[in-house]
Amino acid sequence: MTFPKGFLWGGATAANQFEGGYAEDGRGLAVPDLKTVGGVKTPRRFTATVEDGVYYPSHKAIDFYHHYKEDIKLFGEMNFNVFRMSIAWSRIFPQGDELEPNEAGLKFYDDVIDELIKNGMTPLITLSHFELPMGIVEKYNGFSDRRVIDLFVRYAKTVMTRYSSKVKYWITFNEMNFGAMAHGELTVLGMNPHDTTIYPDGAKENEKVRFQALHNALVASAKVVKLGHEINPDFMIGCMICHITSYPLTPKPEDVLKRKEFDLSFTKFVGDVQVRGVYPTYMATYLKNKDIFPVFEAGDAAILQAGTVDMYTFSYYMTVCVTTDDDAAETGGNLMGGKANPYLKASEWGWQVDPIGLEYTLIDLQDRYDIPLMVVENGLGFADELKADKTIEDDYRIDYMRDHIKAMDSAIEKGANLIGYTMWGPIDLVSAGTGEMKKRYGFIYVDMNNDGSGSLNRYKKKSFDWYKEVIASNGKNI
Ligand code: P53
Repeated sequence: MTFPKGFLWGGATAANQFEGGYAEDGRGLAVPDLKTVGGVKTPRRFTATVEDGVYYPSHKAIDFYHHYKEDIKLFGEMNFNVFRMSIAWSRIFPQGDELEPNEAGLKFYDDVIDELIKNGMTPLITLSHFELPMGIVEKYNGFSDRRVIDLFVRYAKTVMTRYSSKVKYWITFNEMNFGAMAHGELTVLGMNPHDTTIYPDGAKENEKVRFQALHNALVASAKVVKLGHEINPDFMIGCMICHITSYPLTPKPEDVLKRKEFDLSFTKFVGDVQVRGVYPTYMATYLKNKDIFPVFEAGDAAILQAGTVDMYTFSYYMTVCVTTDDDAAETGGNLMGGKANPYLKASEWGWQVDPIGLEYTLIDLQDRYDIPLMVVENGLGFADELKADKTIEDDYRIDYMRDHIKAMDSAIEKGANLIGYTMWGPIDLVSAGTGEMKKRYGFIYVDMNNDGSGSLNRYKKKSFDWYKEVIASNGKNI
């Protein structure tokens, strides 16, 4: 086994998917607070206001807000040395645009961060994880309004300054490349235009507005990277790309070409800008040819250059196939879309399990960017069932993770500068795609159901002790 000494092992979460306490201590309403529970084939609904009698899973989630001490202790018991979480912007600036922050919100994260450090973990903080304050949506129409750049910078400056001596690892926006995806495709994913923090209303069919909003968010991200380095030169700041690795369905040149264009547009474009500081040729040309290249205001090009990231941070769950043959089979019920790979099996939610694809991805990314890499999401969503004796034998999850850890090991051997791994959802939490509790990723089971019923009790699954040993042996005993 080749994992370097000091390799970061842990888990990843997002505030809106596990905190609950949505209206406590002055927190303002955020986009996910208006999203209902969906399912494999039923997209979540986004309501204009909080409707009576409707269950919104983010409101209670798994109530980490009141269980954080107990939960962090369990993560420590598994030997985590890193923990990825997001800060809910609307806890700090409830509407998103106040001049002064909400002290109670800052205090909550003081307590969480201190508890993590006490239990042996370095925090990795995402500043914006699908949880734009509703004030930003309603007053500014999201990032389509350039003023939101400075509002985001104000928020980031507040938290980066407050936690500068305790937090070294930061991510600006979660899976920012969803901003390059058309509105219709997003809906199929169970996502909302505002999830990505960058889609304004009215951009449904309007690619020009969409790419301008994405540009504004890229500028905001770069400004925050530069600012972070000024606050503390030791900060390691990353992008966060939903890396949908893809293959041509057949060796037909048409399929190979279409796959390449999917890779360059959805999968690589945003990360290219964040790592290299310039728009890549293929996408710049695409945007110019369609007359939708975003307006660069004075200083934008320079800020993109000055705010390049220190590490390429990404999620990896599955791979998809691409073909010009529209009739080819889709991956079964897959919210993510994409064509089925006859050599792979898919989860109940249609996500195709492909550990070799992770090795391929790590080799590809190292060769393309040559900066440190971190896998900040990976895991298996499964409908675990708690047995009468309160145990869960989740060997399927252990198998999934073992194979992906082996793939990382192999990639490191081939030169990948992989510095960490935070698997998704170490404790069961609300699914971003479907809003379900039933789609569970954790080593820790939470007694909470899709409809909000449940005791919220925590139970260790079989994978809990397995991962604990993986970390203790730095990846040797898997
Ligand atoms: P859920 C789609 C495809 C890949 C990753 O997803 C995605 C999505 C959007 O759902 O999102 C990331 O909960 C995201 C997390 C999310 C996780 O994947 O739908 O960063 O917030 O929970 C898993 O199973």
